[in-house]
Amino acid sequence: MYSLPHLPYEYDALEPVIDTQTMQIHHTRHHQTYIDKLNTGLSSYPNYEWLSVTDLLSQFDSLPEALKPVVRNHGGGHANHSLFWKIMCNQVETEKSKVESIQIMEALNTVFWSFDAFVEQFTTAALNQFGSGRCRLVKSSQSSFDKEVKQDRLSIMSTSNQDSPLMQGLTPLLGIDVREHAYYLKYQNKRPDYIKAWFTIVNWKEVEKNFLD
Ligand code: MN3
Repeated sequence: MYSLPHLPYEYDALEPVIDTQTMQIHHTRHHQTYIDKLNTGLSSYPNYEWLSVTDLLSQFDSLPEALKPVVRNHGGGHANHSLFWKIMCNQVETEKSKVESIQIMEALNTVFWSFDAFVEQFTTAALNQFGSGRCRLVKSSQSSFDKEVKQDRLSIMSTSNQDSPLMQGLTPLLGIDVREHAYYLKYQNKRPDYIKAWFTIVNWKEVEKNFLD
């Protein structure tokens, strides 16, 4: 049985970028619903119940047909939100984490020419994501631990609904939820403002950890 992971900070920690009420609703209702539906869906498939959500998504193609929509929508929803909470922190920590995360910064500079160019490309992709979905920084997970090769394997990827890059053999390092429930209370239709502000609460240490894993 899956259960709702604790946030690594308080609900008000991301103020003023993400308001307390949005965080509470997003975590305790939206994320919880994905978990409940994933647990219900998996209850008829005892052979798969013990797998981690990462394993379920990585083995998506070989799952029983009837289980696929459950894993895609609700397993994806659980995995995506779990990552989303982790790669955020308060603004003071963001500044610190940016300075300390030398390896991911170097990789972004190499692949996208500069950090600012990466932010610009990522922002464009996040703005162009039609309807609900996510924009992410991903790496290919066929892993040989070669730093230069790893850098070549970084890319920006947009996905709809709760689709996970894990279904395509890619590992998400960073991702923004652009579904309206993630920002509507504070930003309404102003997605550009939300994305811009969101970059001031990214936990680059966590992104680097995902990059080096
Ligand atoms: Mn969401």
